[in-house]
Amino acid sequence: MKQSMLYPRTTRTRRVADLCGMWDFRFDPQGCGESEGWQNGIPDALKMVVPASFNDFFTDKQSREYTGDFWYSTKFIVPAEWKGGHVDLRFDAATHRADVFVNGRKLAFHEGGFLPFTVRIDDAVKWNEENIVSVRLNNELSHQTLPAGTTRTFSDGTKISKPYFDFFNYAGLQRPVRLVVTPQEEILDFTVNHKISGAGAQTDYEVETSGNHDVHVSVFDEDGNLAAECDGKRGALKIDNARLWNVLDAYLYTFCITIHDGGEIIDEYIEQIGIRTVEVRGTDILVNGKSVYLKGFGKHEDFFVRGRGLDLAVAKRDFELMKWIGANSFRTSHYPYSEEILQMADREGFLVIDEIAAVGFFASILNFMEASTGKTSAFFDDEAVQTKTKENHKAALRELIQRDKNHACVIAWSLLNEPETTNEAAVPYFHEIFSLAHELDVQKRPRTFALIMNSMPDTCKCYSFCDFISLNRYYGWYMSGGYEIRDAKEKFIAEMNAWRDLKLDKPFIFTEFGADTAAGMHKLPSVMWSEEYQEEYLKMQFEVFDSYDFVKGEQIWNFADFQTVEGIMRVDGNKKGVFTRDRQPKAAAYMLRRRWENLKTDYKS
Ligand code: GCB
Repeated sequence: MKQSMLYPRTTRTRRVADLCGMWDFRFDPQGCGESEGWQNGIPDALKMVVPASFNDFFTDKQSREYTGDFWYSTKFIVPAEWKGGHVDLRFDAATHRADVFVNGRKLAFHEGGFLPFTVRIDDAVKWNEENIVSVRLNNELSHQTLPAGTTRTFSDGTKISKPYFDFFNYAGLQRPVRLVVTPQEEILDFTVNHKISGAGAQTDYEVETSGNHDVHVSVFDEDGNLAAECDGKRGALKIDNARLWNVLDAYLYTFCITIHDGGEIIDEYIEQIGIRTVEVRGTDILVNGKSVYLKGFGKHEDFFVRGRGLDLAVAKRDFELMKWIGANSFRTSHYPYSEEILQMADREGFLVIDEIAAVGFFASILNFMEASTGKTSAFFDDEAVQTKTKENHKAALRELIQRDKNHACVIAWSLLNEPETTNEAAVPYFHEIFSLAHELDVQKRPRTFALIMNSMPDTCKCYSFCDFISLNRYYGWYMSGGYEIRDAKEKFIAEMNAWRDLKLDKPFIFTEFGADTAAGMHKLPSVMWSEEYQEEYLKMQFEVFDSYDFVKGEQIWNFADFQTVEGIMRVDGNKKGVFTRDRQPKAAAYMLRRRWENLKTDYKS
């Protein structure tokens, strides 16, 4: 049976119990946990916070950098009053792979650290008694994992992660874990697709259930008035004078789905849905038929102490800062973000480019820099990449689209970040991934991937798969920085002219451009890393963006400073933030605010 990806919600027929809090925790460097019976309880366990990354709690380096197997476990009671229903354990994320044991029995394995999965525990559960869930996680990286990297082993057997990506390899139970109780006959999934005609809207829907009883869908407006209803597992909901979901002007209808037997409600699920359309036409990205210019950021889920652990307070602050600065969009670089963040984006009217964790598909630890030198790595020539990696990529894509397809905020899928596209071997791989996204998404949202510096008009073999082109460009930083910025501008213009001459008739977005900046470092005249240089660098970028009509968006790298591996290129992390890691503005924030306040959403339409 299809695994439900519905966000856990309590309704008249469903119950949700939160399992977050302090869990038992232990590293398992020898991989002996299972043979020693840790699935029944972890001996000599530490206590660990869920949700959080485990890394930054530790004061010793070996623990913070730990790579290999590690275990979490907790106890919970399942009340007998839930008997007769299904009981699922829902992990919103387990990074990067997990085996789940309940009462000692191995019930599931999940690969991929940024998407949810559920484990049906009906047959393993003890009613009205204590149950134990143990999870063996693993955070090793390879060419088959999303994200990709390698794992090195020191002479004493200790392992260390070597990411091919520029963010710290945080791991653990980084998002909530919950018990979800559903009735025997349940709603498994639903999908919406919207059409607008005049003042009216039509939402075509499909509901999947585990049985054959009747389905009913009602739609309520924000005042609680019934706006539309329909019977059946498939149908069309028609709303006259519909309030559309718009950029920074969100409106959410409440969709109430029921399975019923006459007057008896068997199952009920409720979700808030924004009605809008998205399409690419010529060089425009259209939301509700109107051209939009994206202003915003590439971001990270990253904060002090809890690493990549879900923190609603930080997420809330981020939205307030994005509104303050005049942004209207962001990319979930470089992995799918928590569902709660997409819910906030739905509520605030933000446009989201939803990215999957296919990052590091360029076999180099400093690929972000080396790509500007023309280096190549033959990543897609690897047989295992063409088989296992692709399988993992497809599985993650299925999960991503199933999880996020109904969010109004999600206007595009980013299917890879900075892969190596200069080699023919990438082409069939891209073909399969891009076709699958199209096939799975009923709304047929635009697809893209972020092009690394060496994916140029004359070298990139894969840009034609994109519905809009996303460029990550660092002219004036990794290439011709500082006093040489004038050369950077010339090179940048030369590249843009080459794209223009291809006459692709597609929109272009800058999904990355930025300069590392040490907050509080001032220098007259500017030098690289000073706040003055960040502003000069941005000014140059904007002059280029503004001179090409087909450039339809700018998302700066990065919203905030964030943690990376240590190394000669990073000073306690990446400092390209417009805000510091504790979410305070650098000087460039005020400059951006002035620019974006004056750039209307329909700029260049
Ligand atoms: C990139 C990567 C991003 C890095 C950034 C940088 O191209 O996509 O993950 O953090 O460059 O700052 O180097």
